[in-house]
Amino acid sequence: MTDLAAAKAALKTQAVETPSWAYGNSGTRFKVFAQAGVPRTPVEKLDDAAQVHAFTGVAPTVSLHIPWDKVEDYSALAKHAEDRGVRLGAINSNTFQDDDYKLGSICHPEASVRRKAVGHLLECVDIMDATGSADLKLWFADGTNYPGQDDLRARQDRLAEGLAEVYARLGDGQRMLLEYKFFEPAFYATDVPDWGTAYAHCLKLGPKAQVVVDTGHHAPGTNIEFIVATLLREGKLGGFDFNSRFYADDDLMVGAADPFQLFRIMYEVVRGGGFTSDVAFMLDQCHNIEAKIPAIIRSVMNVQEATAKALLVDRSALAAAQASGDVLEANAVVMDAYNTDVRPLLREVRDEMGLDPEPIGAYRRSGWAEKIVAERVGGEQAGWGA
Ligand code: AOS
Ligand code: ZN
Ligand code: ZN
Repeated sequence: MTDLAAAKAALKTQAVETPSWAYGNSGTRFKVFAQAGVPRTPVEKLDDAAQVHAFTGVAPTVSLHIPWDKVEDYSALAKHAEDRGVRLGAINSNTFQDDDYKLGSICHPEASVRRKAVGHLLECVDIMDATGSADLKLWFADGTNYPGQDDLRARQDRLAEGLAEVYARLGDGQRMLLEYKFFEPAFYATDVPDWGTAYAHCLKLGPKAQVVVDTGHHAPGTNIEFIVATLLREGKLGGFDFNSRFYADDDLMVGAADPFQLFRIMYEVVRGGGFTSDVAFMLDQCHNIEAKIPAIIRSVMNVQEATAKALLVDRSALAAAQASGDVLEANAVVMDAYNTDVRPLLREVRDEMGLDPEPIGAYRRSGWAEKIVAERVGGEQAGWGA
């Protein structure tokens, strides 16, 4: 039997962090299709993120990306966020867009380049001190394109040395979240390619280092929920970069490509107690051809729907079926939850939170889209790399 009241209570506490870069222009290496009304500054990104939280009620924090969101006064930016009803979240480093990083950053063969990369990471921790952010999110594009290009082991030693220096800088209540990715932009070997590598480094670093699972960063067919269950069990699941993919790291709306996989992931989170711990549920998406704010609202709703279904799994019936080896019954219990239409439940939750039960319709009627197109004329539009 599932407890609907408990599920609704849990859904009201959910928090999905939206990424500043999702509000800006983005595209592929073939073309960036600029959109009217796109934010031109980090302040305007926060204004848009505040809309997502206002209509969903569960998107209270916004990830920043340095240098894309570089400002003179981070405390003032944090104050602007709070004035808009949101808070600054994770600080994302960027060691992948500087010419010096052609052969890597923290893993680079030259000590001077590694020094520059570590310096940037330390600057990100300084920014965390100013914004009050708890999480430093690290994704390294570091890798090699050809066998023999560099020494795979030496690169791991360099990575460990650089991470250890940054780890030592972390203050109380601050964490380092290490994100892995199996390929791109490196094509032969990526220095943090999989959960095992990230986990091994985090284990050596200590309790403030945890792993980020980006749902678009696995080879096709990977059982991501197994990785989630294992990292949670080891106390090393720091959070997610949610998105969805059909082929590679497509950064599409989470849940759009494979809602069943998102449900299975959220079930392992709920089952493993990750829903009430300090696991960060972050989006990491790019909305290249669709309107950005409603796409992010839809993404938040997709996470809510997967979570609601996961909360509805009849855990006692499932345990009984598993214990008795009743394969079909155990699978049926899980599929019953997945096949439940949870939209009425979520409409009730939103209504009880004082929100419009249909966030996207409410956003569309709000006039915000028209307002920003009219006002945000001129000036450099923000986007990936700006
Ligand atoms: C790159 O593929 C990673 O997913 C990054 O986490 C993300 O794209 C962005 O660069 C934030 O740093
Ligand atoms: Zn990511
Ligand atoms: Zn990615």
